Amino acid sequence: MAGKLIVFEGVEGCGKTTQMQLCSQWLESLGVSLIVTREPGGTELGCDLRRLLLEKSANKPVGEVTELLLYAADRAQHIEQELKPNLAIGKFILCDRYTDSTIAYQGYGRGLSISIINQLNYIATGGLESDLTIWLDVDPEEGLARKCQGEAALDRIEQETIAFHRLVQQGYSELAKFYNSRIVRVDGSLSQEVVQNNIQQILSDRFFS
Ligand code: T5A
Repeated sequence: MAGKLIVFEGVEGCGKTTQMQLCSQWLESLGVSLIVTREPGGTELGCDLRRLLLEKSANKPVGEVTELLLYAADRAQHIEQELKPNLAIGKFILCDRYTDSTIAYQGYGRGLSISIINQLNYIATGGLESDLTIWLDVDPEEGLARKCQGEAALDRIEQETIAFHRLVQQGYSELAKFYNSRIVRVDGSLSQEVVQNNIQQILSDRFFS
């Protein structure tokens, strides 16, 4: 079978990491060869960029356009080093965030031009789109409450205002309406087990029927 790029998207704390882990175990049990990766931080260079992007430091402010360009740089490196080579050898790729994150966060959240973001996404990806994007739809308040219950301190973007996170959520909602074949909404507020069952059903229908 040809390689497939499957992306998980959503607001902070929507459950991507949890669901990708369950999904990779399920796919491996079916004998599917896969990798799990993320943006930002899917390469060594990307890990450095992730740290610069997510560390909150009063001495190192990150401008909005700088932020946009750093996410694009991370993506360009990720595509060349990880995504293209693994798709070429037929692997399934489970990727935590991709181009829609930039539209939702930098476009809707920061208010930067969607048309410029689309151009930058195209430059970074060479036009490589996901075969399927699972949008885990959770209210931003609920997602942030989940993060606050964890032990890790909130990162620079998680510390943004609730108004910012609501704009990001609006972005995902509009993207899912516009790209209604590529992006599939999954109710992320349900239990982890039910969410995983729903994801497995979607993947089965799309790739294994
Ligand atoms: N970003 C990224 C941009 O601004 N532009 C871009 O172009 C890109 C690519 C990356 C940051 O960068 C921004 C967006 C982000 O701010 P990240 O990698 O998404 O950050 O950060 P993570 O901490 O890995 O992910 P999240 O914060 O979004 O959390 P997850 O992975 O969605 O959630 P998860 O699975 O870790 O779960 C969070 C908590 O909820 C519980 C879990 O046990 C955990 O405690 N949980 C549930 N609780 C109840 N019910 C469920 N169904 C649950 N599922 C999980």
